[in-house]
Amino acid sequence: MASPIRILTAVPICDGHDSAINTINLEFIRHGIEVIYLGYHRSVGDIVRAAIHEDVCAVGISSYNGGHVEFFAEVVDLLRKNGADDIKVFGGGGGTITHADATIMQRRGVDEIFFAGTSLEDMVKFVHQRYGKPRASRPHPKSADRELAHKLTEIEDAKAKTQNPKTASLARSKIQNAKVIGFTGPGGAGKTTLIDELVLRFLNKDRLSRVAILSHDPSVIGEGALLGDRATMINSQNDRVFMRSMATRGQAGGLSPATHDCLALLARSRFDYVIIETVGTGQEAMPFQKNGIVDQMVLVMNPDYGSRLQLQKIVMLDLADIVVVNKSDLQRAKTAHTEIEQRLEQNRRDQRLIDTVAKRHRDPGVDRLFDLVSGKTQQRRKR
Ligand code: B12
Ligand SMILES: Nc1nc2c(ncn2[C@@H]2O[C@H](COP(=O)(O)OP(=O)(O)OP(=O)(O)O)[C@@H](O)[C@H]2O)c(=O)[nH]1
Ligand SMILES: [Mg+2]
Repeated sequence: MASPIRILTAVPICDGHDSAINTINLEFIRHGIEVIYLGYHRSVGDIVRAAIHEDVCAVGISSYNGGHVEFFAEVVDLLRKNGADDIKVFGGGGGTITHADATIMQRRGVDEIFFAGTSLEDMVKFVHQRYGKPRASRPHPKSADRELAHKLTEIEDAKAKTQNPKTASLARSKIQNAKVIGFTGPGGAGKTTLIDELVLRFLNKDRLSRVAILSHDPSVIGEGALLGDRATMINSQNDRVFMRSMATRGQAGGLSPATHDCLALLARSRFDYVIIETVGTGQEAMPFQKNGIVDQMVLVMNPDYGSRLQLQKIVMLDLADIVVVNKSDLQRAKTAHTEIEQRLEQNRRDQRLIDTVAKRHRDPGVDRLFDLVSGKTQQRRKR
């Protein structure tokens, strides 16, 4: 089976009109397209960096607050400058983009502008027809990030072509350079917010360090997906951070059939830390193996998990090296801490329990977590 079409969508800087793009994203997803959504108020640089890392076919921009002629053209130009002119640009902005503007924009390299009154069906048809063909072989990439992005696409495409792709276990490679930290936990517990805060600390700690993030969201085989973790990221929109979003493409358990190979490639590339985020998981999930490619496993919990009985059922509580009670600003957090502490005592292992408020900047709990995950050698699991 061919890989789904991947596109990136975003709303320009100083523009908060995201309702149109949210509707359009959903329609694309319903029609088999994988949409990486970057969110609103995004700069040209952030959009182009994300498009290159995600190796998308095209970027869809929704613009309402003016400046669209320049903004779209700058995206096209920066893609070209980065040798990424195979990534096309299209978009819309209702009545704020006139036909005359659209003519100028197309002259400056924009593929298509959609006006008020266009049906969602027509936009879906456009994307399938224009971006659905397999990509021709591409010239050798100009930058290391782009080369890495191409290789990740090749891995994903190869897995998609294999009929029941066997998932390799996350075994550690002999030539792994980076420390790999795995984050898992229920949907909405704050994994991405927490990772973004940790990335800020990684970047500040060592001015030369580079971080990679491999982030997963769920999808059914052969269908579309909303890959939305990027929209939550603020600090990770940085040239020292390489981020790739992956759909699980039908695989249960929180990861994708291509995860192992992609993660192994990232771990032996030039990063100091590789962070992997699973999809929001359930009680049975064990996305990372003991003594595998992941050096440290972090389970991020929401204080609102139910009762002690539910805690007994969460398998990752036995496996995690660090358990985080995020959202400790919420009322139930103290009780959650006590209950989880008692649950971890039964394991008689050296597991750490940390309370965080990831959505608060300079949170001391996140600082403590950073100290635990940033230790390069001493924290690495004994194998
Ligand atoms: C809804 C809306 C809001 C909502 C936004 C909610 C949200 N979260 O998005 C609220 C009330 C918050 C809002 C606020 C503001 N708004 Co307003 N808003 C609108 C409104 C009424 C509709 C826009 C919309 O979502 N349309 C629905 C989409 C689906 O349809 P469409 O626009 O026709 O788009 C079609 C195609 O272009 C295509 N398309 C659109 N984007 C994309 C992207 C891709 C990839 C593709 C393929 C296709 C595509 O899809 C549609 C298909 O039919 C417009 C007026 C209007 N009627 O257009 C004003 C409008 C855009 N807003 C305007 C303004 C000025 C503002 C404010 C600055 C007001 C203020 N003074 O506070 C703020 C700014 C907010 C911000 N942070 O940026 C102006 C912009 C003027 C300009 N650029 O010259 C407009 C035009 C109103 C006006 N006539 O003055 N706004
Ligand atoms: N109250 C509170 N909300 C938080 C905190 N951290 C994150 N959130 C909010 O929780 C919501 C989900 O956060 P994400 O970081 O997207 O959660 P996630 O675990 O990555 O979600 P999935 O990837 O969908 O599983 C967002 O609205 C965050 O702003 C926190 O410490 N306290
Ligand atoms: Mg997330």
